[in-house]
Amino acid sequence: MSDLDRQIEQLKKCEPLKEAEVKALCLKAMEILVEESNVQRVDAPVTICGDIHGQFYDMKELFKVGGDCPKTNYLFLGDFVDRGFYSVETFLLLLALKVRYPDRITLIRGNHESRQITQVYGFYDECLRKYGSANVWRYCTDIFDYLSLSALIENKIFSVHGGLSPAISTLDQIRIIDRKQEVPHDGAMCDLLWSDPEDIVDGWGLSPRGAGFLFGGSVVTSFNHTNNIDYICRAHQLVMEGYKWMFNSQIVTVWSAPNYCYRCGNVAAILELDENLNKQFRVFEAAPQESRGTPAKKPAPDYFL
Ligand SMILES: [Mn+2]
Repeated sequence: MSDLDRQIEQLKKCEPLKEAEVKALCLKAMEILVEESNVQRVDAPVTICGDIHGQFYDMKELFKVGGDCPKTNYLFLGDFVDRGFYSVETFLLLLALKVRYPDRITLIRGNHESRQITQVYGFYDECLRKYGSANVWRYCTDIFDYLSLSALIENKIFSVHGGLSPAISTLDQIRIIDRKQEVPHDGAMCDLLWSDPEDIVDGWGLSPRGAGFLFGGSVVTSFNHTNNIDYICRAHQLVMEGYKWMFNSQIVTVWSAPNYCYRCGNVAAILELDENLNKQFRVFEAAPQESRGTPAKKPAPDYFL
């Protein structure tokens, strides 16, 4: 058994790797990711997954429902880290699978794959707690800069974490972005990771998130027509039923973190596409309490230290 296969088995048990192993894994991942396009080509069949947010045991439920990689091909739409208790193990397992089976799993960037956001929403603190230094956080956030920004399945389904941008009307405009940087505060790259579709908006609107835009049905119709795509598949927004179509089936949101933040009460979904792009949503619930291993020890709040 190779070192990598052994590390994958270890991560599947939710046991983190040693710091030196993380460093080596990230270096190998960088060599693979740097070659990928900002609009990474993906073949069908493939199973599309939305936000995971460090909910490791719920991601194991996802693999139970969807099948193991590489038997099933996967496209993950970002937001692997923050919020949940196991961002380290979640991201490293997905990254190890990427290095082991580069053509079987595609990982694109979410707005949480960012130095600034992870310092606020949990991943940075988790790395400090589990490793005693910020080194692993630094290796991982350096890799975030290499993650692709979007994917295109069989030239027909455009996949992105957030949504569209007023600065982008063609896929070629996405292809020429220099993505190897921290997520900017505005502009095309930021919008792809932050924007949301919105029923009551005609054209473009301001986003309450403070980054990206709201966009209406006419924007999606125009983008899909210009780029000859059937529909857009995105994540980024909690939907209680796990998935949600909008604008006459021109865009779908897929959400893969059941009982988000361990308290929202939602179900999760993944979208399976067969070789002919026929769709099958698989809905799943959070892992039962008894399969969650030892509950994460809550760190003392800073103000007690
Ligand atoms: Mn998001």
